[in-house]
Amino acid sequence: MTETKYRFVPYLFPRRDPDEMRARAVAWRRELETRRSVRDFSADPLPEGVLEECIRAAGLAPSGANRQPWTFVVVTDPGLKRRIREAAEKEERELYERRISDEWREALEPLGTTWEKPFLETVPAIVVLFRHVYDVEEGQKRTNYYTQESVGIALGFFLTALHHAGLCTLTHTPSPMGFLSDLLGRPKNEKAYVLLPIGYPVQDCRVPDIGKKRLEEILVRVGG
Ligand code: IYR
Repeated sequence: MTETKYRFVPYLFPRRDPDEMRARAVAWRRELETRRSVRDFSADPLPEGVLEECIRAAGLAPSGANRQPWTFVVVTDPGLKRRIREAAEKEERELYERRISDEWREALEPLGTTWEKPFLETVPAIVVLFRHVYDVEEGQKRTNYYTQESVGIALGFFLTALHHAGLCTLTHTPSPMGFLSDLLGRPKNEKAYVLLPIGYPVQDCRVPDIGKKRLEEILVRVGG
């Protein structure tokens, strides 16, 4: 149970010297440079405990009023993975064949994505991240704040934790995702935010040779 009034405790922040800071910043950026979204997963199982540690790391994200408005649902059961694949492909087929706009189709074409999502059955684990639009306490609705931002930050923590630990994922958003609430039995206050297949790339995995914007393109200095 979250306390309503907090005690304030000393924050023992580790101050580092500037050279160490620069070296750590470069090392971290280099590590993130090797992260890629993967769509071709092997069936290799996950080592015990790694996924749970990454979820712990994601749960450390800051959130509006510290409400931590998220649930990470882990799916490893083959039958459930198959049902998720079937339902996701049904929506995705509809999207790709009918609902998608010409502009959107053109934007996706270079990535070579299709409605077919076999990886949802191949991967050892799927995590579905749910956003608590509100919470229910003692039968009463309790408002949450900045839930989109909060869950987005937790997702960012999760993606970096997985990569750092040596796992691959894809931020997959079958559209719409309502079927996940039914299949996974989540309550009405929770909405699926993203679906993450988690595992390892197949041996001959290929990814598109996309680039990232240079610092000069994303950094604007204002003032002195
Ligand atoms: N949800 C679909 C379509 C899709 C949309 C975007 I924006 C992407 O960057 C990639 C895919 C799918 O997952 O295939």
